[in-house]
Amino acid sequence: MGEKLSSAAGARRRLGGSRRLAVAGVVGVLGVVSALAASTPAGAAASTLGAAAAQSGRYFGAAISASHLNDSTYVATWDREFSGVTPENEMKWDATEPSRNSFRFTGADQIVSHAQSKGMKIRGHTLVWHAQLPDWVGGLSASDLRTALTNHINGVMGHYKGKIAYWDVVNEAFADGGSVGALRSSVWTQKLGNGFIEEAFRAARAADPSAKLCYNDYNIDDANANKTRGVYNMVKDFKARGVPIDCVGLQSHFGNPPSNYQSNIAQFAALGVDVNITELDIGGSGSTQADAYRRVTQACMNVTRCTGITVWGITDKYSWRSGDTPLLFDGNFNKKQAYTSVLDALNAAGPGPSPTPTPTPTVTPTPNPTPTPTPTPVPGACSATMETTNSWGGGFQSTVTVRAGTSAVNGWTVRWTWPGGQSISSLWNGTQTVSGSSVTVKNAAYNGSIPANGSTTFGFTANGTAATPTATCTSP
Ligand code: 9MR
Repeated sequence: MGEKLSSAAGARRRLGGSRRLAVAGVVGVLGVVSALAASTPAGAAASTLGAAAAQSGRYFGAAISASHLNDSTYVATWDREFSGVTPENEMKWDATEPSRNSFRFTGADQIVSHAQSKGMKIRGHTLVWHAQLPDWVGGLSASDLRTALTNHINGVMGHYKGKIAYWDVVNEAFADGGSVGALRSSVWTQKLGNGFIEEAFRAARAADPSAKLCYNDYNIDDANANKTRGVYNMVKDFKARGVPIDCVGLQSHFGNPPSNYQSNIAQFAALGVDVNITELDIGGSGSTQADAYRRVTQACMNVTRCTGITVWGITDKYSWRSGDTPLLFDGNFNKKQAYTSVLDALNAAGPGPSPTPTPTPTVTPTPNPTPTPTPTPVPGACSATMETTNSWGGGFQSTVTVRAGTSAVNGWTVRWTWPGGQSISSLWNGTQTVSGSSVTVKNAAYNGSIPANGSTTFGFTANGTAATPTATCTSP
């Protein structure tokens, strides 16, 4: 959720809307082969959340905060019980790019390297959100904001390339209580229009093709709510048009799951995406809380493509809504009744599924892109090679590799002419000037220096028919 809740009462007020509702549906069972959760002999109940979830090929994760990694009980509980992790705040924009082009990964790296050493599944959270944005982002012009958006996605996803199972590419973009499809007003909608979500997903696929790309939101738990219908329609439209999307994250901060929660998971899964429960926490205590947790877990276990659950923290004492005691471990890391109901529901799902296949790129790859031949290097000079990396109806994405010759280059300029009315919609890792069909791209502040025989790349998405005109490179 965007706004911080100032009190537990506030949290209950905001979360209460998802309590009312209708019916349930049922489906099969399956997921992802989970991390290195301890294996459980056939027929025996597993004794930890991660191992229990692994029996049906799923992961069971927790949001982890780097600020608590000095608490040995916290880390021991994480290691023992969980097979997945979401950094709670450390991958957000204010943490990773506090000033423009100056990326910082200290806290996130700590969490990622620990998780990797334990074979946990890592969820990246989050690339494009209206909250936890540094001030500099709000001051940009529309075209500069578009460049900054792609540059941020490339910078953060590039840093973790190949390490992240699921990325929350866009978080909380839909409005609360509006009409179906209404987006929240934010710097993104105000300057880039509603297409920013699609632009972000396309850029994300290019930045790390091995990660599953998710849309993540709260209050999309009720199958029939306007907000849910809006997200559903967007996912359906993305799938139909080949915009890359692989999963939907139901945050699931609530007091009680809606009675149609399982039908909701199933309706998203039927669109051909994974569903993850991404930030689960349920206020309350005792058997009421345990029962709500059991119903959520069972709903996920009953839908094949519900591939994992993440709780938003380990212990009530560090929860963002700790007054609601919403987690599975109390303030002293004792297992609560809710813990046992989740463990039992995971164990009841039993063995089964095969691994979810790696994401099938939904964009139509351009067959055999014809790269511009690389000119023979001349000392002190540079060359540029353009290739089409994706295309779709009415648009395409290209990568341009800029190579230095036998001497280092300090600053470069690449030029080309569009053959058929193409136009760039978003460009990253460079700055562009357009004059009619002529395009000039100069290096960005951070990639002008290329060592001898080295290279750098910039990229763009464009409107029109994919083309690879000859590009020339000059260096001052
Ligand atoms: O748990 C996070 C808390 O520590 C931060 O102060 C807060 C700032 O906005 O974000 C919390 O995490 C949110 C998550 O990133 C997105 N969904 C709602 C979560 C709870 O507010």
